[in-house]
Amino acid sequence: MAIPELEHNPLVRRVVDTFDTNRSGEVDFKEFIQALNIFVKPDAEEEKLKFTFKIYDVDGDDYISNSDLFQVLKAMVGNNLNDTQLQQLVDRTIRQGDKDRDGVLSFNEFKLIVMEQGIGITDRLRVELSSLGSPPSGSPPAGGSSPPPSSSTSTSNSNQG
Ligand SMILES: [Ca+2]
Ligand SMILES: [Ca+2]
Repeated sequence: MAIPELEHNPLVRRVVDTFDTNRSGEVDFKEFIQALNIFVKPDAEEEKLKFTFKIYDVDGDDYISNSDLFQVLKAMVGNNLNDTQLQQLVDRTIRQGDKDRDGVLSFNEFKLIVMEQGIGITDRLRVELSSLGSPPSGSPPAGGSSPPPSSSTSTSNSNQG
């Protein structure tokens, strides 16, 4: 896999690090398949959440700290927000999710955020960002090509004779 645009994306770097379970510095085929498995299993919501959690937990201490979240969001938004705006967003997100007030997000707290919102944290943050006004210019389109759910429509033929 050599996609130059992605190689330079620090967020992709985070994902690769998360895939790289044996910390070899690169994702081998087995690790890649293991990670993909998480996303194709229909009943792996918990595992998907854990995976997302690990992406945000930059230093790997099993908690999403203020600086963890800052680093990942920084990677996500690039220069679309200045550090002050970004820090405000991070503070707000942590404050809202930090149920036990220890200043960091545990996995359970992270899970609650996702469950309460009914959407992934990335979707939520996208909403947060758009609510800040000033839409980023020249930002790449958000990934994810999931077709809208198609409801089965019954076709009725009426012949006029
Ligand atoms: Ca951490
Ligand atoms: Ca907490």
